[in-house]
Amino acid sequence: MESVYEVAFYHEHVLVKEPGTDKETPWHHDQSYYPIDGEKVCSIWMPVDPVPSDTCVQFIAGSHKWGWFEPIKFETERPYQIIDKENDGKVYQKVPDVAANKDKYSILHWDVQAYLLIRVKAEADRPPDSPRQSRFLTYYPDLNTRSPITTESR
Ligand SMILES: O=C(O)CCC(=O)C(=O)O
Repeated sequence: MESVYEVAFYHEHVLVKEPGTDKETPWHHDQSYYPIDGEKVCSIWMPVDPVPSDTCVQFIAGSHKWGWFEPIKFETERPYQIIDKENDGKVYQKVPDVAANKDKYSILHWDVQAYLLIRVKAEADRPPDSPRQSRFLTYYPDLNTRSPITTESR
């Protein structure tokens, strides 16, 4: 494993799901939504409320090797337009329909998770009447990594 000597803290965000939030976070990877790129960009996800571990975020084992996925707006499920200023030729696939084919994937979850942004994940089966706040801390090791910009399509 390669060592990393400098790590930059990129940001923190808090996600609040109130009781009655019935829209699930769809399968996606975070990498396509971030203006930073690289194999070692990672986040730590942790619930702030006490929640059963089977309602924590779930990940697909090995999906960090699947490449890049089209970013979509979760609310409408419409794709964002990608402005690739660096023109680095990334190919953005549609995320496979994991929800309909769960038996085909090895799905993992823990109650606190450190993960690469390129790994595919989604919200696990949270009952819509149970609140859940979660916190993400994101770090990246290479200060020169930049990624295409996404804007919402009309
Ligand atoms: O339900 C969650 O906490 C996961 C949300 C998520 O995957 C995201 O906001 O990128």
